[in-house]
Amino acid sequence: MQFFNFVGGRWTPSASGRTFENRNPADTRELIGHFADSTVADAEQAIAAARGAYDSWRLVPAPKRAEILFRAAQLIADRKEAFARDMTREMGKVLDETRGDVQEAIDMTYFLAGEGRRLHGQTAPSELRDKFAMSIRQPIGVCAMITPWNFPMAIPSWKIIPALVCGNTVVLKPSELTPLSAVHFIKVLEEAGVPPGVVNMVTGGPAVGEALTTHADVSVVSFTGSTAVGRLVNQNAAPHFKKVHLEMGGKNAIMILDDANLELALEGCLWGGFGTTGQRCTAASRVIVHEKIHDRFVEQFVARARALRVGDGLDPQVQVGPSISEKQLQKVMSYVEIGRQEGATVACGGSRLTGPAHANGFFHEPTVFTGVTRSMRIAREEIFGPVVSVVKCASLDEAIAIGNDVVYGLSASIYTQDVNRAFRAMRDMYTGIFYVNAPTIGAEVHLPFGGTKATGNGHREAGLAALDVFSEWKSIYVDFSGKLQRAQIDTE
Ligand code: UN1
Repeated sequence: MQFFNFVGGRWTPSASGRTFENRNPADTRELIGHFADSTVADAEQAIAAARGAYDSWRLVPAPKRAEILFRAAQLIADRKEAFARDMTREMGKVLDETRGDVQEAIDMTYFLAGEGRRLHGQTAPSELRDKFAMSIRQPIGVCAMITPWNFPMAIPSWKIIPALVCGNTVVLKPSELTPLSAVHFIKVLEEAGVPPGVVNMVTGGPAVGEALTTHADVSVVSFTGSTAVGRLVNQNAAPHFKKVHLEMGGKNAIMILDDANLELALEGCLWGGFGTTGQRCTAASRVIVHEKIHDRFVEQFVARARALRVGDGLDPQVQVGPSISEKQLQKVMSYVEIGRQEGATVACGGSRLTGPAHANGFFHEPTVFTGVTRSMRIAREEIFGPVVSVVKCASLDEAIAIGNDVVYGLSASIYTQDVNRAFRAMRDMYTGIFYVNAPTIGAEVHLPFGGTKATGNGHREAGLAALDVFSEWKSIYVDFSGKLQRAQIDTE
């Protein structure tokens, strides 16, 4: 099956005529489809289409823009099951989770379409007589979006929907590993009535990304992916002073104190660490456990991790799917080796799965490292796979110090029954997201999503904060006194 770019309201092949293959990571014998391997020229055409559509789209009343988006949300809801199945085939995560991914796109679309009747600004009194003061949100122009493979529909929705409701136009470059879910999402927007040129999609590799991040007609770049690529995006965008939103890596910690409900903590660590095969930027890849309960925790955590069923995400018995690619699996394996060499103990897992059920995919055993110290690379670097490092601590203060001692700051959590300790951790963990008695994954669409330090650059997506990425404030003063009034001077 052949899939195309979407440019100016038409599904078109790349000018190069080239395509790339998308295959099922659980069984690479299954071809999902051929997608356009686009060039700089394709990206430029998409940017021109978006630029051309901007002047009329920005003038469509926001509630009317939102009506189209409400229709889109309904269409996604109608097709949820089919979209989820296709997503499992191209991305690998289990069906329950791909249903959740599609649901997150539905939720985000409904939530932000609701902003069509708000997009609130402020009114304020003026310091002068007969003068009115207010601020309004204004669209910015063409927004380029570069999205990852781990949330193939949710993350495009986090970016596209707020951009559209604010009145911008869009060029999306989805990950080469999960373009089908992006095609589904874009088709829904087309069917819902988004006018030609308002949303465009160009599939392909780094050449497309570079064109989108350097082109003079792109005003906003929103990127989710690795910290290394995020840095490049930022550098590419800097000469034109583009507004850049970056959402990058994480090394998220669950802290378990000695008074924790151990059963709850175990369930949370299993879901936070091995859900989505550890391939969430919010994944709980570190567990910091109080020494008093450490051994009991480890014993049970290891037993449960060992019992997880790994396989094809379409099989309802399976709990953990494959890594997304051979390259990603190799990265996981190299970190397992690094952990061993650093002197940590492989308490369970540690190997690629190669038996008959796993031979054609990128499967790895759920792996727990114990005896990990905070200076080890497996405690500091993002692995993005089914690998959890357990670090021992002696107190809440030490847990927080270890928790914060990484370059990232996306998500963290604490398990404790003590409200005082929970509030201290809430205050002192320097992350963008924090949970009490829940794992580090599971953000909801109506609160800001993002992180501190090397995770982000100060912006947030989701919640109303998403509007700040895709709109610009304009302050407006209306003087109806009929005379010149000088602010700060005519004070009588
Ligand atoms: C991501 O991993 O890039 O909070 C996004 C969560 C999900 C989103 C994760 N709602 O885990």
